[in-house]
Amino acid sequence: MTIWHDIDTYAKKWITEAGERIRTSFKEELTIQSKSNADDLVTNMDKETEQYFISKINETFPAHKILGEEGFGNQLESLEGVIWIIDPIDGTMNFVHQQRNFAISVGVFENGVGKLGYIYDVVHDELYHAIQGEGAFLNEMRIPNLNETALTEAVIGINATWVTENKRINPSVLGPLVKDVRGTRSYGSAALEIAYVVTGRLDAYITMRLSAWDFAAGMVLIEEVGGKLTTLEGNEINLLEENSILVAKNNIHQEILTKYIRK
Ligand code: 2AM
Ligand code: CA
Repeated sequence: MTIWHDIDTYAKKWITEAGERIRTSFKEELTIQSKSNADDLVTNMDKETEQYFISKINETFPAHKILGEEGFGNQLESLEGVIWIIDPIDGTMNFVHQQRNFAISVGVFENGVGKLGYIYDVVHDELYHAIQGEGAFLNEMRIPNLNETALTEAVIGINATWVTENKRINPSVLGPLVKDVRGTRSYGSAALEIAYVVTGRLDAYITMRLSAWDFAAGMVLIEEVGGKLTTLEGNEINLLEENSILVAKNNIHQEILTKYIRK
């Protein structure tokens, strides 16, 4: 039997330690490289943080597998077993440009089912965390269940990319939604934006292309507050592929699907 409370204790300890290392790194010079394109950044801290988690997990839980953004984990072909899904720094561009608005994101899944979720806002020392079936917390404070909000009073997280010419969605799909809601925000860290939906600071967050490490922790958290996370078409997420994401409180999730996506 998997002992989730023991794993939770280790996960929190490692995330806190990794956060401390990242805060300390602000005083040192960063090495910055580009990945898929000039704006897709990676730093020595992204790599070092992922390697730190991997060495701790391998040492403590050798049977567990790891899916990490920077590729130091395992090459996964299935979701069998216990899998740690890790983004060492979600919002690297913010980390480099702003030294804020980024997070460590760690989700632990068993046979494809989300068990533990952690989104750590390193600069604010705020840890959003959840154990499946036991509720979601911000540090030690229980996060209440999400209530309904009228779409006209909703504040949604969306990047302007998706309502201008882009490769993934016709701007005429989400343009009317942006017009109808009370306001839009874009923070540049998918994990934090999902954490903001979990805490009700945003009523929804929409994006077109994320990998499992960007939202795995968020999936566990949103479940615990009664919200919904699917693809933009309302389909189930595939953790082994890139997905579009619609995460929202229930009534807003439903309304966005029926009024703007499936109309
Ligand atoms: P990252 O910083 O870990 O790469 C930026 O809008 C948000 O989307 C960040 O959370 C960023 O994660 C994520 N993201 C994931 N894949 C992306 C991509 N191909 N292009 C831009 N942002 C991406
Ligand atoms: Ca990252």
